[in-house]
Amino acid sequence: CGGAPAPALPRPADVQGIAHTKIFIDNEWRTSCAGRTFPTLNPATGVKICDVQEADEEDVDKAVEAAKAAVQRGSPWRRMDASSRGRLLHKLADLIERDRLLLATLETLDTGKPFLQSFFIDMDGSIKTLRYYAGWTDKIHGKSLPVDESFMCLTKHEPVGVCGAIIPWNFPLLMFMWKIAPALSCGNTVVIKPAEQTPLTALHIGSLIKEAGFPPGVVNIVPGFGTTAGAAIAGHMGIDKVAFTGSTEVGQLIKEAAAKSNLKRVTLELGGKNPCIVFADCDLQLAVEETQKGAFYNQGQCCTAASRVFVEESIHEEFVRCSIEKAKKIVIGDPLDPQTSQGPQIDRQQFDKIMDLIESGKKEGARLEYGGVAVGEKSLFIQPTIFSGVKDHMRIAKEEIFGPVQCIFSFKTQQEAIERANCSQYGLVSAAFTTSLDRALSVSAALETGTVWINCYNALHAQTPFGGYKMSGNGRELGEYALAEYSEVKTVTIKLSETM
Ligand code: TXE
Repeated sequence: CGGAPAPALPRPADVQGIAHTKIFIDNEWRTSCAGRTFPTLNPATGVKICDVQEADEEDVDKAVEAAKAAVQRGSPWRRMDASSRGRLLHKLADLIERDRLLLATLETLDTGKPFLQSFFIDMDGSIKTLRYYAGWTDKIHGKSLPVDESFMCLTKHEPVGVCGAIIPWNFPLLMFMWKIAPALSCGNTVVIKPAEQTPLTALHIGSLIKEAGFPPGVVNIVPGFGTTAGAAIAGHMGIDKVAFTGSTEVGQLIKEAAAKSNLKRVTLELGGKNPCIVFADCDLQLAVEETQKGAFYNQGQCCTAASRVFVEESIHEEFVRCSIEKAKKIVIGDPLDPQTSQGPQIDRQQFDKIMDLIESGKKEGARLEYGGVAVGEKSLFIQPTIFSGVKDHMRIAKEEIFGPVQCIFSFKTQQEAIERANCSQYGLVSAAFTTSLDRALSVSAALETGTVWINCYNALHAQTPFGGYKMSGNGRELGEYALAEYSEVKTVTIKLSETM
């Protein structure tokens, strides 16, 4: 009784036809050189949304030409004041805020992720990333260095040049911003390939880049497939750096192609098999909630998915029981419906991979506590699935599942939990749940991952670096650290005629 009424939740936009389906080069919309298109499907229904122009090697060449011209010395982009670059990034963020409903709806249609998650999480993260890097543009600077003898020595940070980017389908708009925002902040130009499953929000952003007033060629968008357009970016002689998010296998191909072409700089954000350690002294409800959010968020299609949950023996039974109760509350359904908390997997290939891993878990002797089946026939929906009694040698304990599957293990000692958590080719993120500060600090020091979350999960911020140890990748995205990945450092040494 009393109190202000809750604000009305946003509703999806009424999308009648898709406005932008072509290749975006030099601030213009182009058809594919080979005259090919490919369909993009709605994973919730299997129905085609539209056909998109398919970029191939020749289109990538044209995009690189435009990006190269735009970053030449003397070009409008190169001559632009750093503060004006920042204003353009802010303008792009303003336009995304204006078109937020449409963009969130397109994202949901193309990926199947629940609309409210697209609206609040993907859009918010995209806008914040742009604004964070907008603030950096006129704060990127070198140092003056106290060298021996009579020299004046300083460093300058310059753009790398043309930056290629290849991104996946799980967070299409957010990954687009993670790539272009630091690249543009440092004064580079970009050729970016969205995933073939999800090109629509990227192409809408093309129209906003033009409207914001970025000079032609600064951002070029080449929708297409990995083995054609993606490979053309990785091996291109005119691209100076490539940033990739996707599978570890393709990450290895990208690095190889970079090495064999022009040794372009490479940053990779790859898979994970992320451990959570739940100690008996934790806040149990919090641990259940956060680890489950970590396992099931975005249908489990996250490189950060909490896919190995180690629970101390004395609370293991209760943890499993509470996790099952919580999973029962997940609402699977039409991702445009605001009640829905879980949508479909992205495509048949991913669906089959997940179902195969679930079967392997059953066969290898893990205890299926909940779910483990598809929802409906021929659809791409999978029930949230919980296994307990998982052993380290099982496939579900070692392979990235990339689906809504939570694997629960039991442990006896802290030392044992840390060793098992670190026993993986991956090292992206990890988490620990404990009320002991001392334990939190020693465990976070021992875990071999790029990020450690204590009493939280998926707590990602534009200000903090993100990236992996081991085969989870190279380099860091976000935060000040990402600027180094998009800058060349030049040392200027001046001989002085007299010592001051
Ligand atoms: O990834 P790919 P897929 C993991 C996850 C998933 C598995 C396969 O385990 O089940 O990878 O997914 C482009 N040269 N992740 O097949 O193929 C491709 O067009 C250049 C983790 O979708 O790596 C797309 O744009 N590019 C991940 C991008 O790479 C190539 C997110 C990612 O696709 C290429 C997605 C090639 N030879 C999947 N082949 C994360 N880290 O978040 C493909 N691509």
